[in-house]
Amino acid sequence: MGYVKDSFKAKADAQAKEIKTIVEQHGNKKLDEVTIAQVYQGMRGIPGLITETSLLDSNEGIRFRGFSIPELREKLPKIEGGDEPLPEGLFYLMLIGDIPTHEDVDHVSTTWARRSHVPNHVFDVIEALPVSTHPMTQFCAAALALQTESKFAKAYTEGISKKEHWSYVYEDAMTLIARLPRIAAYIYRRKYKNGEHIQPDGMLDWAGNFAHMLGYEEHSFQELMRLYLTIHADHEGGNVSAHATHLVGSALSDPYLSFVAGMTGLAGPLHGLANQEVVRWIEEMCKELDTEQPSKQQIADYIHKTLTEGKVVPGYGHAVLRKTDPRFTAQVEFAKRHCPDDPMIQTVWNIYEVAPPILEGTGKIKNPWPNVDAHSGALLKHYGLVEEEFYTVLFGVSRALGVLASLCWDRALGFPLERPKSMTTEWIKSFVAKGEAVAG
Ligand code: CMX
Repeated sequence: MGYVKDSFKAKADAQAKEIKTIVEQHGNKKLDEVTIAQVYQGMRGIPGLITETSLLDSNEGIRFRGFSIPELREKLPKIEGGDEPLPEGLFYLMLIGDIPTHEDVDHVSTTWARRSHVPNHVFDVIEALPVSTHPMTQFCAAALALQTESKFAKAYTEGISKKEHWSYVYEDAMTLIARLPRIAAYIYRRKYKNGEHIQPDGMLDWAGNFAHMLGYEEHSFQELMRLYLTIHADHEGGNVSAHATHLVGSALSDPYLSFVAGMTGLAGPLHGLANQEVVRWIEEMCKELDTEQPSKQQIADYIHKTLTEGKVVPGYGHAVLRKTDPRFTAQVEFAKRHCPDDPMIQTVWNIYEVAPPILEGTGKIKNPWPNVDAHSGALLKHYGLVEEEFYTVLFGVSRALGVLASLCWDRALGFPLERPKSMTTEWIKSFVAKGEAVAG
């Protein structure tokens, strides 16, 4: 067993003991009350999940094991001559709970490089789909095809004790993360670069190698990938991709099946697909106005038009956040350093000035501020990665780090099958009429 796996097990055992005590001593304490409105409105704010890897504060934004994004950019190991954190380091942090050393990050990086070989049948599955298939569909199909490799599924069929689940889930998580960049790059080169594939470079880090396989060798693009794959990794447990992975994993579906559940959720326009939608929205605006850089007044008018048509302004709003997403801010800082004069990036910044008061003015949008997706596409376009249909796949590769680290924790802590209570409207009506709680 590698030392990272040993450290994880030691941390998880200690945590499991603490949880046992918490439940024994405080198990009956109430965290909150649940209102009928919350039940009808997407369960907003109902505390009902434990996710150890990160915690979201509505005003501050995400913290990974207590560290904010600016802190991570400062403290996580970087490549020599680089400024951005290595996603391997964030994975280690989410898994173990401590900031890794360079050696820890090297260990994770080497493990993933060693496991990155993708079996041929996965490429056959991708090739069986029409090239026109959306990249997220290709990505989900390929990740599902990789399930033939699941050590957890095999061991479970052969018969293992519940105490051993975590170990096989850990192995599957590491292998799946190791292989996703190759799969994603294959889909990209197949769909947009005439199937001219680029072999991995085992000397590069996980994100650097991904950029290389996509066909982008520029140092600052590799840096962007390191930042991108770090900041998109996790956003506590209730978002659709994290929750879906956790939910399906709770049925002891293996990490491949569970991850694909998360990815099919990420592919929705209110979640990860918003990064594609943002770029389309900006491009449609520019096309309609016949300009490369619309004025602030033109942007304001276009936002009003979007709202009048009953559509959402993509990249704005959030179910939990109530301030500018620090993941947006991190990208602004990157763009200021590397490409401040890019017209689309300037448009993104102008939208940021114009959109919040208009959205706030509707009186119904709870968060008028930009989320992570408002900026990412413009940065990718700047470096020539112009195929916005592919953007959610990049998000998915990153999100694997968070949801799979969490899945390791779920099994190491022995969390049970998730099964909340549902009701019918008839039940709610009779509850209201009786004016009394009915036991679930
Ligand atoms: N543009 C227009 N209307 C918006 C809006 C936006 N950006 N954000 C919220 N609203 C609307 C909602 O659709 C809802 O309208 P109805 O009452 O008519 O149904 C109303 O405002 C209240 O919604 P809310 O409580 O503020 O937001 P929700 O928690 O319901 O939804 C989110 C959150 C992200 C789905 C929503 O803000 C949205 O659709 N944003 C645009 C899509 C987007 O950027 N998604 C990416 C989120 C980040 C990620 O997961 O990647």
